[in-house]
Amino acid sequence: MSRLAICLLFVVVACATGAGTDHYVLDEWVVGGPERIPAGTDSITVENIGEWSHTLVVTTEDGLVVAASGLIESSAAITLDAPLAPGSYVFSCRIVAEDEDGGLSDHYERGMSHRVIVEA
Ligand SMILES: [Cu+2]
Repeated sequence: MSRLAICLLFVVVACATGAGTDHYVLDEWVVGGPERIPAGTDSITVENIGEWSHTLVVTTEDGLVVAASGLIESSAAITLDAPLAPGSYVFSCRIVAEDEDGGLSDHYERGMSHRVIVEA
């Protein structure tokens, strides 16, 4: 069985201050982790506990990409630079992969989206 993963990767490099780190997990079909994190967070750890590869893309509520990982393989963990100003963000996986039946499996549509508030 083959699966074609089509992944849009966005990398935003920005100056970072502060030293906060928070932990998020990716699994089929969920993004798990804190719903509120303090301002000053400049990086997050992301662990893929699922069987499929995933990504983590951080966007504003308006859809502006703030940070994005590359492909995170099953059982892998990364640290993602994500200097987040106070506000509301969406942490999501944006992989669209071909499924066993030749259809498309959109991870975001399947539920891999998580709203995170960065508190002032
Ligand atoms: Cu995914």
